[in-house]
Amino acid sequence: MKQKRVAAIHDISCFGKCSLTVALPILSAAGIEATVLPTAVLSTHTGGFTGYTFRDLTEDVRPIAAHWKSIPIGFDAIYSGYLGSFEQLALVEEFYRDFKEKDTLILTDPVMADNGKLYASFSPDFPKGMAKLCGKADLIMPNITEATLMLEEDYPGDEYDRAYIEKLLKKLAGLGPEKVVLTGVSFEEGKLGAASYDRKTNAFGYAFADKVEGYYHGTGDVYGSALTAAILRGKPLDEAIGIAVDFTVEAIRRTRAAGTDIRFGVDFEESLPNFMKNLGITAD
Ligand code: PXL
Repeated sequence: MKQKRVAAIHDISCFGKCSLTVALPILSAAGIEATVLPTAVLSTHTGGFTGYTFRDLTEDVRPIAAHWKSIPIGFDAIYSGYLGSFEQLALVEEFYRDFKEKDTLILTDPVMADNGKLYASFSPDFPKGMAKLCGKADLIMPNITEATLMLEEDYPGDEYDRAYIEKLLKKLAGLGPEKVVLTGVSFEEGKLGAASYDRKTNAFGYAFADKVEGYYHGTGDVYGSALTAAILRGKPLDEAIGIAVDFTVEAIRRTRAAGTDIRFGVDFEESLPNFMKNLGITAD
């Protein structure tokens, strides 16, 4: 079987296990070639650290893409995450356009907010720009905060039901993508997971696991990378969201048991063998 190749467009937060430092190992474990387009290099991610370094690589995006075109190389998927400016949104949209072939899947994680709040580094009009980029994707994976910001709706907090989530999923599909995965969904105390919607089949899917207390940084990227891997391994959407939930929650549980600083990211590495098994990858 021909190996799948993904272009992963994220920053590199050197320490703290998010963005490219999690996308690379998770895609590799799934047998997928990860080609990386780093948008910035930071000494750590921005969640809870002060004094981090930040080198913007916006200027390098076009030349890197142009070199890849000249080889030429193509991609089975393009997976983008944290993007720091409107200029980067425009460059990534251009990259989607230039590298989208008939079977190229575009997966967009609109990383910009959580718990009802936009991350401090973004201006209030950023979600509008991100919504436009999501309109060019085949699959998007916002959390509820990002979803409501892109739709310019009020954040519901914990006050929502299944009907609300299904309406939200349909509205998100209305932005353009055929498939939507909504993360951080909970209908009962102690359970947390993801919901999905496929516009083509009009089917909803749900996957839940026991909730682990505490907010661990980088789990959105662990989830997004695992979801991307599962989809590219040919798993149907409703199964892929469950494989990614199980992988992420197992990593969070192990990290909590170890008492690790929540800023340091989760110990997903130990869960890779299980993840591979769930993807149907065996040693022989
Ligand atoms: O995990 C998403 C992410 C990626 N990259 C950087 C971040 C964050 C979240 O805060 O700060 C630089």
